[in-house]
Amino acid sequence: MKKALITGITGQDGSYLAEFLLEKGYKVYGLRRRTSTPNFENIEHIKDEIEWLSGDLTDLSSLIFAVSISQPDEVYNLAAQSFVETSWPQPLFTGHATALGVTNMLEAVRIVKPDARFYQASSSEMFGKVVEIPQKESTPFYPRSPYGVAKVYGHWITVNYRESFNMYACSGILFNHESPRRGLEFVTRKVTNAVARIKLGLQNELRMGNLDAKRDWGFAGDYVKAMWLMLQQDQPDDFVISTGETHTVRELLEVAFSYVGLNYEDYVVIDPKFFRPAEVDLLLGDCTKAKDKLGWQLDVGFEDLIHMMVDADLDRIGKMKKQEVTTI
Ligand code: NDP
Ligand code: GDR
Repeated sequence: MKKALITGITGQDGSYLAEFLLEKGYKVYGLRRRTSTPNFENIEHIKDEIEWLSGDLTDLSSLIFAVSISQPDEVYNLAAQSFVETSWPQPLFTGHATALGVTNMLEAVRIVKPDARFYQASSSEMFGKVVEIPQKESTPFYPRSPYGVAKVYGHWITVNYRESFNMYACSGILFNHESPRRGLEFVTRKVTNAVARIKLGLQNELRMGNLDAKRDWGFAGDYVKAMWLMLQQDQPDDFVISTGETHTVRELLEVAFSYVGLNYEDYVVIDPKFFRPAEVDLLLGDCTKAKDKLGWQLDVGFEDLIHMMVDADLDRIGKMKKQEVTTI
């Protein structure tokens, strides 16, 4: 039975990856930091199938302990301060967790289990103010936020450990991927949650930032398969994972609102609060290498993804509303 250690297992990607690996027969260890209230929402349904370990990316001792206990064949380093907007008010924490946290995890693997295969969750945010369209593995980086800068460090330290210590370490440069388990502050989920609340009469406006930003949005369930494929190759390498399509935030609004028969222009209010100090205007990935070498492909397209998320929010909020009515 293969063993995998996942950091960031309570997040969106961690929960899909844990499901995927359990289905493949892996023993899954999940690193979880202590929180004042439980945050198992994404992982509740498989919580008892996971071996839980306590740790934090900023605490090397806890990572050494986690690798010693789990003796993993594969390590998926998904934990990070992952919200771009928060990286301006919290640049140092973002640097500690999202940048140096990667070195901590690599050190724990190098010291305790150097033959474990290592996946680093890198990001299209590294391309930032893009110097080439579409972006591929060889495109130079130009990050535009403390988060993007931290991810560039995480990417290069992963490559460096591969080249310095001959470790099987891969960096997956993933473009935006979403799902009903996406955090509520990210733009897709913010929109689908608001659409459901407006449709159910619980909200009547939605305050948004830059509607012209363009993103290459895919489904998280498809993207975790690529992470696993990267660790099954003969040689470690870095791969871009994307859909090869880009859409504006405005198109996202149109798709989500029109799905429930509403016009977004009747509800959306532009609020300067949601504009960023430096924006990433356009992301569009070229994942030819992943398709050719990994045989990776995606199943869910942009419109189906947004419809799936609206449906899930309608269902969840509808049930909560019903419960409230019954309780009253
Ligand atoms: P989430 O924000 O949903 O999950 C982040 C996870 O990291 C959570 O489990 C969180 O724990 C954990 N975490 C945060 N800080 C620490 C820390 N200091 N120590 C231990 N755990 C910590 O992110 P996603 O699932 O969306 O993304 C997974 C990874 O992929 C991240 O590294 C992200 O930056 C990267 N990425 C994501 C993309 C996307 O579009 N989703 C695209 C490209 C890269 P808690 O539950 O306690 O908060
Ligand atoms: P991003 O995702 O920054 O690309 O990072 P996010 O969904 O937060 O923003 C996407 C784009 O939408 C614009 N936008 C708004 N964004 C938010 N959150 N809220 C708004 O009201 C709003 N209005 C417009 C933003 O300006 C931006 O251009 C995500 C994260 O998952 C990272 O961890 C990951 O690395 C990258 O994707 C790839």
